[in-house]
Amino acid sequence: MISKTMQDALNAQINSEQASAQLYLAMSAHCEGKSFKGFANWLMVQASEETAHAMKLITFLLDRGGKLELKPIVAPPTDFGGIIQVFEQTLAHEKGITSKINALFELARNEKDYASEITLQWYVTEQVEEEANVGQIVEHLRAVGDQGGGIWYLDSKMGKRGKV
Ligand code: OFO
Repeated sequence: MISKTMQDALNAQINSEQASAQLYLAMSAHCEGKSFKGFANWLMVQASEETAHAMKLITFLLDRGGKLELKPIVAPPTDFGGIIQVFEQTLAHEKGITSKINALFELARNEKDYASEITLQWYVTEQVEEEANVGQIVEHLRAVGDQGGGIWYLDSKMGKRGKV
């Protein structure tokens, strides 16, 4: 049986993952509105990945006999500025999620909750990948700038990201 402290912390993280899905969905729509269909696709796939992250934690919580307490999801903004700003905000968001995952991992370790620690290891690794991927997109966007053909080339590359 999972402790109340760990249960509350996991429920909070489930909410953060769902909020990430909402945020990326809003960013995707924002890119779509600017006719950047490739960036919109990448963010849409990312939104579905975030839902999968939430589902994985929900399954774990329930398997441990914990209680799922879903909370309201904060409404994301509707405007995110230019494409570079969209991905700078994505990177900042992922860094914030990494801090939350690290705090959760530390809690599991302090609580000697080995099952949670092992499950959370996957999230620690995933965050390294998330930050690396988004960081690379930001670098490429900064290199080509907001104007000109380069950004459309990147848009077509981002359109190739497949569904999870
Ligand atoms: Fe769930 O990794 Fe992004 O937020």
